[in-house]
Amino acid sequence: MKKYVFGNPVKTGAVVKEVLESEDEISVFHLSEVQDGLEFSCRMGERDVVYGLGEQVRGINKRGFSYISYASDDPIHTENKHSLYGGHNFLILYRADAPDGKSFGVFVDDPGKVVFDVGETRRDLLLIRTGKDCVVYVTEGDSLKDLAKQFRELVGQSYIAPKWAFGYQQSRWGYLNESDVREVVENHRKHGIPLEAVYLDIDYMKDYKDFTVDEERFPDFQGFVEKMRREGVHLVPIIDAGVKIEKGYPVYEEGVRENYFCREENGENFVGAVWPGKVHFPDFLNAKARTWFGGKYRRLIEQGIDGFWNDMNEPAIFYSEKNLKKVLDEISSIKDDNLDLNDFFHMQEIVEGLCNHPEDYKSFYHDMDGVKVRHDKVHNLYGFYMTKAAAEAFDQIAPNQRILLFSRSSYIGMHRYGGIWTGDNESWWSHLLLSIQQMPSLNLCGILYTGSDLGGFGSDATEDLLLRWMAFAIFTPLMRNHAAAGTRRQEAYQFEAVESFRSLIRIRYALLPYLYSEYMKAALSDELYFRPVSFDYPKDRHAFFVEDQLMVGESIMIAPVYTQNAAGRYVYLPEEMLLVRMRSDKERTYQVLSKGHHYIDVSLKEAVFFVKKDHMLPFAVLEEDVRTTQDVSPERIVWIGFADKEAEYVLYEDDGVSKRYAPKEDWKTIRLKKEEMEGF
Ligand code: MIG
Repeated sequence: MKKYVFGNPVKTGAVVKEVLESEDEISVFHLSEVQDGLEFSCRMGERDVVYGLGEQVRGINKRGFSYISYASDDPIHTENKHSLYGGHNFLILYRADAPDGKSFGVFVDDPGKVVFDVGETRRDLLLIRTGKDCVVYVTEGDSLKDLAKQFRELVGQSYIAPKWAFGYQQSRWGYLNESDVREVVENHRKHGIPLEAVYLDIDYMKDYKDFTVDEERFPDFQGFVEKMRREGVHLVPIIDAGVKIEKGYPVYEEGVRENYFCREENGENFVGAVWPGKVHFPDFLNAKARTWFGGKYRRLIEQGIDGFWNDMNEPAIFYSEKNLKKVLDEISSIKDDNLDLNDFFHMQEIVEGLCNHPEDYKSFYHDMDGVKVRHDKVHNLYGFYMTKAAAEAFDQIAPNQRILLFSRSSYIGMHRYGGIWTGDNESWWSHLLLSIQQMPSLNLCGILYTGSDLGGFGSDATEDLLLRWMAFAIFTPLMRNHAAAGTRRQEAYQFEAVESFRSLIRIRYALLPYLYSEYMKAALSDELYFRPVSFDYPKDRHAFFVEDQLMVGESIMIAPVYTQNAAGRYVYLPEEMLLVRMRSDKERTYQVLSKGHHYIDVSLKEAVFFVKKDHMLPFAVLEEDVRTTQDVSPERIVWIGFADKEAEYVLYEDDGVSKRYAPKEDWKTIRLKKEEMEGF
């Protein structure tokens, strides 16, 4: 791993491993100075492939478009967008045409805006534009898995969620009170659908004030949390970044008194507006402010809460007080005019431009432990440090307990403190595919605990979309059905096919011993849980261009159906594999398929996966009344496998709640003969 330092970069906290600064010039790139920053460029061969960049639009191979790391609350994730919620500046350039040099991985540690032009301007050119101050890490090598692992060792071990957070979770913006939540739980139980958690969106708070609970909606919050826990259900409240400006509200008062909020040039607290109306933004980049804000989670933990999601932490700004005034003044000045086309569209533009306005991000500052830094230079750290604030507080409050934590905005480094969900997608088939493609890209950047809003957040979900999405989400660590207020209800029990939903969710629980074991091994060994197919079959030219199949853990490949009205799909098998077709957790059929292309029928009720040659996996035998992950017995396992003679599997197990992870010596290597496995 080579490290190159340019200018005078801030410490982002992304990297944990000490690397000495290289004395040589950076060799894989041509470096030039451009306006306000640096440009790194290199040639790409026609068949080279670029992997990584985390949470972004488009495919697994990132070539052919520009991606901009600049955390943005943009809920329309269409393929013309350049930025989503995170800044994940790691990519691997795989060299298919060797004369151009070795493959390499590059991490750009710059928390301001970074542009990755991956052959958009010129097909054969990779261009990376950074600010003047940054650190660049480069590692060369031939093996994709190895390049990925070297990077992960650089940035440190990924966050580990409690085991219950691998169960099925239900969320919706608009569960208003106790009875709404109770109804969700009862309906899942009534239909025998396992359920692990129900999310509390902003409605649980009093006037959207962080760390408050609306007492009319939840008159005995602690009692209710306990009652739900006895039902096996965890309640997971949301925490927003902005703190409501309101006299007498302690979080606001303390923050003002102690100077814990982001300030403008002149020293005044910056005023933005989000859900609570006008807010100040805690200065998470300041260690004291972080300790203070993190400490606020304690009150909820004491009431029995053991999971949180951090939202709006790009930070999203609906408008700033200053800019709103400017825009309103301008509009009132033209109030009586006869607006022509240009005037009218200008007005529309300035109103729409109020949200997340670039100038607003330049108008406030952080106190990075004594150093004043303008926000836009470190923009991508904000969500990371909000999440770090919470995680560090958890270490104090409950040092040996795993607490569920994930964030909307993130930067590499945050992967050590929490996971992410992929934000406000839509109930679109294209977003099911997008979610499939985001998973390996996120894993490459260290973010393992992740998933998308299952069924889609915006727009109305249809039954078939939800079924297909469910069949994919069986494999994502975060399996959470979430939707926006005002959209069609999309809990599994709202549909005719409730039995099919039940059986798909039960399949997730039957696969839990495998999925959890694979997650833990990946996290503890700095490896990938989701991989592009080429990572396992680097000698296969076809494998590099597979955009809709993923390797999941050691033993299996998945090929989700993601188009409407399909009876199945084409699948590319890079070697002979075993097709496992699950009609329920009890009914399975097996079929050996040769290397090559196959059309696989997959009905809406089924889930399928493929077992690699000489591999196997544990599959739990479920009781009829499984309600939570705790009801999945590690004793009652069958082994599904595909081998000539025998296969081996390394099984990871632990208590799932404490931080006493099993050391490698305790991982169990299980070797079975063909006859001892179920399969073919
Ligand atoms: O501006 O809290 O991405 O999951 O339901 C929208 C309400 C604010 C955005 C999150 C979404 C959440 C919603 N939030």
